[in-house]
Amino acid sequence: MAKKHLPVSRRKFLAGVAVAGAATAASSAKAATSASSNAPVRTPSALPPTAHMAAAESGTPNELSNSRIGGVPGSDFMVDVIKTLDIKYAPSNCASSYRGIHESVINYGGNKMPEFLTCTHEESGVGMAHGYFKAAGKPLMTLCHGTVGLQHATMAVYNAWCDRVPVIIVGGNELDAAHRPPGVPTTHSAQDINALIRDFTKWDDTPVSLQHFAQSFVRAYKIAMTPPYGPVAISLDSGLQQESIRNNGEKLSIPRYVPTSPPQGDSGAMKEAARLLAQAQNPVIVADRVARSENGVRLLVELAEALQAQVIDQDGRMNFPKTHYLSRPPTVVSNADVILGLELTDFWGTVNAWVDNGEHGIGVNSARIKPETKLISINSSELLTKSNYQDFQRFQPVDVAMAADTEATLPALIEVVKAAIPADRRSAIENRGEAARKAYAEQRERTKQAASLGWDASPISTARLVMETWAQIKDLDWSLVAASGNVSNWPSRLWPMEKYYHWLGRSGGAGVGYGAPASVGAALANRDLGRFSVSIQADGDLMYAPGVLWTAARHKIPLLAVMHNNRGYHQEVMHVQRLSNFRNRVASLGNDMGPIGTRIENPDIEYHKLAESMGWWAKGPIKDPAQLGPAIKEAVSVVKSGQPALINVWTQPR
Ligand SMILES: Cc1ncc(C[n+]2csc(CCOP(=O)(O)OP(=O)(O)O)c2C)c(N)n1
Ligand SMILES: [Mg+2]
Repeated sequence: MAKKHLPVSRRKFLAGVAVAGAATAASSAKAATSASSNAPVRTPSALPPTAHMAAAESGTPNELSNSRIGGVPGSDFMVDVIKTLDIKYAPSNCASSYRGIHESVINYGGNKMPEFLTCTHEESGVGMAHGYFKAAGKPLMTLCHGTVGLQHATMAVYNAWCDRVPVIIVGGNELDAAHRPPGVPTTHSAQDINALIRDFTKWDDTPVSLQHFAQSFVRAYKIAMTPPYGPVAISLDSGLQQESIRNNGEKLSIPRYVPTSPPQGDSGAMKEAARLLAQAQNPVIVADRVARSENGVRLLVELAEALQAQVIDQDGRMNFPKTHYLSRPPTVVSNADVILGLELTDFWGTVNAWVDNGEHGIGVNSARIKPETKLISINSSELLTKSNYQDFQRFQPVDVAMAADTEATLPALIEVVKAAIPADRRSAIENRGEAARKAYAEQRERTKQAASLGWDASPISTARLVMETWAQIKDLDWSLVAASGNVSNWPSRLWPMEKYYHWLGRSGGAGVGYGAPASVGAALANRDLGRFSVSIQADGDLMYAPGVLWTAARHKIPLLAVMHNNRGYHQEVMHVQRLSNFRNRVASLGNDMGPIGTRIENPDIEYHKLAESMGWWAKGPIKDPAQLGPAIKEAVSVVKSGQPALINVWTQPR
């Protein structure tokens, strides 16, 4: 199978070497002229070596006339396998432990499906894949050095795990202790590289044969893509990549990928849930990671309207239109008699409050709901059981629990709910809708008023930052790909988000450093889909791995990044300040505007210059609110032309 795709025969390759050799012999003046006038495409920096060059560099020119592999490399077959799954990109940082497959992806695979995208940090590769999936609905793979590379990647893998997003991580490893190169490659080898991320991946494997690889790669893809989604890892032995195919007469085959349908709620549990919802005086729906497509949004609207139930969107995804009159803030749980929680990260935190620094310096708990309130849960995360990391949050007893995927369960649930509503409840339900319309309009008014506070302040208020951005993108097919830091949730409070890609959700694990790479990855997906990408980019978030800016410019990924540059890790400013207050001490400032260790000022980082140095169009620092709109307008036109653009804006802390 692999053989049939081998693009260049050994003989043709050698002929190519001869031509290249002849070209080198041409006079340098002539070469210079033709390079400047006749050659629109830049010459690749790594041409195949001429015999002459090889002789000069290695002293063993004879090798060029001998076959050095004596067959088809194993990694070519691996590329054949990968190509059956339509994985469009592999954002990766290069490393010798996966050079076999790297070379096959670009030379044998033609650098398409997947296309190798150059990343400057492994965390950026995983973060890009994370953001890409939420915009495109398709997973990417990332290649990384099995030990040190994977060590860099881990936090991003954890974010993807907590956010229930599939990413296929392929780590190179030199397994054979007797044959691997001594020195650094040995230091960079491990018995089991996947152990680094096993606690927060859905599945991993270390194939020991090519047929094993084919099975495992398709299996990994299938597991990652079955809700609840999650990252998976494959460790690739470098020997398996580099050695030629030795299948002992056995024919290599590639298993067909057939998607697994997502788990649907049990019919008995659904009936009980429908009975409770239909009888409720004041049912409330809370959604966290429900919609993965337009269909998810549509289904949630249908359920909410059937019940005239208020909906709290916790913004793990864009689940429910913000323009809908049933869209309500988190506080409405307190009046509910039945709460339907859909794919909640934290059901306990939804129905309880926790206040930091109580009397004894530990948090104080209090219920936010009435004791008799019935709780129903549909959550596919119940099917992910790992013990070490605590992303499952506090234990919350519920009355009806379904270990099921919500988007897949909603069609049947809507049917049973409609059937369960008795005729004599219909008018009461309609009245509920009327009350909700009124409450929605009042809430909108209050939010607008709150946003106008400090409108002309300098540094710029977060509400103004968000609304000046909105004014420039509102007529485009926009997608808010990430909002790092904290801008007091103004986008979801004020932008008329309606489509599932109007907001892609947060990091999942709150590992800071997600915003920059995820927004570049999502912008890549949106570029291919013809959507305009905008991100709110926090300063702290950008400084973990800013090299992803270069990747965006290098691969022509249009993205408007409007910075929420509050010159600090403001979340932590507040933590240290709060604890100092609790201990009756004055926070030690060290000539900064916040407690020592929490500010990013003195010197102030010139993010516009940072971005510019990596190929972005950039402007800043903008401190005067009157200058913000025109600057964003200019940036929008740059982004529309296909380039990334950044506006460095000095903002209020929150
Ligand atoms: C990898 C990582 N390191 C540290 C933290 C702790 N932390 C939580 S919020 C925060 C500040 C982030 O700063 P920025 O992105 O600028 O957002 P801001 O709070 O200033 O709006 C930090 C350091 C974390 N969550 N993740
Ligand atoms: Mg900040």
